Amino acid sequence: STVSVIGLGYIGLPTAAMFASRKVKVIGIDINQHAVDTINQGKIHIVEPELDMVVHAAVAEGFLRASTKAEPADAFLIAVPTPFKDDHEPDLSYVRSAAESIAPVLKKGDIVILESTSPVGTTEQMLQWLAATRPDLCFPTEGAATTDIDVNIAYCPERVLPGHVIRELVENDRIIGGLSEACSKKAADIYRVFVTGELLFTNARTAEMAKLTENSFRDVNIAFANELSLISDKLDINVWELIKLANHHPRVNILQPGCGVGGHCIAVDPWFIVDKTPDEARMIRTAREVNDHKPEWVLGKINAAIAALTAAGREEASITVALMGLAFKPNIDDLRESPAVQIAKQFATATQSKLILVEPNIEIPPAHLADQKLASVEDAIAVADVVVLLVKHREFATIKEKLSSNTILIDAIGIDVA
Ligand code: SAJ
Repeated sequence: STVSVIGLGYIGLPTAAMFASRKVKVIGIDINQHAVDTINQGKIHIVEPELDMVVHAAVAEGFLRASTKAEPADAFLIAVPTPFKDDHEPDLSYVRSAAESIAPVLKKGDIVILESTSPVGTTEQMLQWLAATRPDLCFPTEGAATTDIDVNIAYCPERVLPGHVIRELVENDRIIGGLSEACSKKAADIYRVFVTGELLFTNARTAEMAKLTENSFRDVNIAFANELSLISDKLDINVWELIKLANHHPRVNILQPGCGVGGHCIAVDPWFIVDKTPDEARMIRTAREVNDHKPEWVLGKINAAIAALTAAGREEASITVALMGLAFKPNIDDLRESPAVQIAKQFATATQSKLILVEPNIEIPPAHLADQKLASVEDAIAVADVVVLLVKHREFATIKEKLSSNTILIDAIGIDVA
């Protein structure tokens, strides 16, 4: 049987490659011609450890092929982006166009699985889009007898951690939310090809909510840590020591404060809950606001340091500020939705001081910081008056020992906390 994966990004491409590595014929579909061409050459357009090897082998052995046009297959996995609009309203346009692009090639016995992180109800909505294009097929709507159903539909969220995708795709437990029990069974058969983790069965709505719940849980817990860092700063308490002490309690496990919450999941998914149930999701909304405010707070600390230096007689334009780390989390090169980048951008436009950026995991600055230069750790701390630690990269571990006594250190991440 043939699997088609629609959306060859951070989730779709590794998933396609995993099926292909188990000798299943895979057709990957993406609207991005560059991505399609790159994959067909056996290369990858995204950064993820080990992925290049798996894709290279899959393409070379003829099990994986990419295209911009939908083709017939037996199973369709949709892994397209589900961003939100300015007002935090979910944008399902990619899911809709993915559904409408595969609808014409669907046939009796196929299964369509949505993997994209989605607001509750999206799988049912996807069914409506499919059914509108294919009135000739019977979909698993309420009241339809199992025997009448032509196309199965399920929601099966991915839960892999960027940087560990290849291992987690195989080992993580997987939630299977069919629109009917028969749909779930069929979806499970697909995933059993490479998943060694447990397969957990539920309905589509619960599966959608489970994915949102996992990331909201983490967001709320990080917000708690970030709020503690603001409180501790006001009360002249070292938040890192505080958390370490509190975590010795057998039932307390506080996460780490940082310069904000980045990435394309944790800072997005909770809004899908808030959007559906604004009156009930009070804590989830507040957590988002607390975490989104953290970059502003760090900027305030930097400005206060500059103000202290100018008060002591320094010209603002003569002050050098080094921002250490741009990625959205430690030891990766992913700058997407990074709070550190947000801080750098805002600071660059507002300051007269000189700015130095340090990001050991990339070679050229991102487009919106293109006029900035990247420096090495050593070069930056040799000249900086203010050093701001934004990301806990391993290259920064011993930075404190290297600073001269009159350098001002702003540590947003607790560099010496193990
Ligand atoms: N962060 C903190 N303090 C902490 C932990 C994290 O400030 O104690 C920050 C990070 O620096 C980063 C952000 O939170 O900016 C998110 O990082 P992360 O490592 O918590 O998560 P992601 O976004 O890389 O991946 C998450 C994972 N979800 C959970 O752990 C519940 C992953 O399993 C999901 O598959 C992924 O979201 C996703 O795709 O939804």
